[in-house]
Amino acid sequence: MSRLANALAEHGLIARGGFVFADDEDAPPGLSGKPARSIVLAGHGGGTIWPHFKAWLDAQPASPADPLDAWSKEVLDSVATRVGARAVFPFEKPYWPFQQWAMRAEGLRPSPLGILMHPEFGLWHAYRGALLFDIDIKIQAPANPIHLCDLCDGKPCMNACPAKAVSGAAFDVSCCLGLLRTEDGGTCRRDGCLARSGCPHDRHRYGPEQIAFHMAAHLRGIAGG
Ligand code: B12
Repeated sequence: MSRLANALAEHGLIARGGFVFADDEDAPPGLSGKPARSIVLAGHGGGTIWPHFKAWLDAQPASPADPLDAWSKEVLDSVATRVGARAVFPFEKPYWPFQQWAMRAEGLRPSPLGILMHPEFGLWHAYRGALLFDIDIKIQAPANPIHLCDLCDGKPCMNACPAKAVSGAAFDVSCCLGLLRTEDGGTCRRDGCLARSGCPHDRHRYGPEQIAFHMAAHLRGIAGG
């Protein structure tokens, strides 16, 4: 595991937990082509990838269409080769169930926004890929981490959205995009999602440049920040 942790750290990434698949589970194929035995998620808490990604982007002869996806693929394919795994990505279609995997790997639960709430990073974290292994990699699962939304008074995230896209039931994407595309969505486009920003657990909030980058991607229908 320390070899993996070091390889990820070179890119501002961390291992985000993992688990061994059950014998009767329909696991994605590993490097051998047979169902993988275990999985380790890779991602970031806060904006730790940003300087690495920016340096990579500045060195590209032309900007790829979806640069963060291209960076994730280049970086994690190379890490996978180093540790004898196969990498899969949150943007690949049909979509892999990254949030279900994360709930299992890190014991996280969704916030009212749909984004998973992390006890340390709040809403400011994401997954850039996952590594599939043909062997059992046992990672200690976190012992019932605290779900901060359970302790939150008044749930400010739920009242902060000017498009009223956030309700107890689901996040209304068309409402959100509808406002974002108008003049009234200027604050959200510039300063980021006001509902996400309404969460008081914001010590790991991304920097302004990264926030604007993810909002621009969200507007183009690309998820992931
Ligand atoms: C499609 C998608 C979207 C669509 C949602 C359309 C819809 N309602 O279905 C759009 C483009 C709108 C979107 C937006 C965002 N997304 Co998105 N999205 C995805 C993606 C690529 C696929 C979801 C899916 O269908 N999975 C397949 C099913 C089988 O997997 P699952 O684990 O069972 O699915 C869970 C999710 O679908 C979740 N869910 C359902 N509806 C919605 C809506 C939203 C907004 C979110 C966040 C989750 C969510 O509930 C399911 C049960 O757990 C995932 C990556 C992935 N592969 O999962 C990222 C993912 C869920 N998104 C993520 C993020 C961060 C965002 C944004 C915050 C990014 C941004 N700033 O732009 C925004 C949210 C908007 C905002 N307020 O800022 C992260 C969440 C990480 C976390 N901390 O939990 C993911 C995991 C990507 C990543 N690289 O980490 N997203």
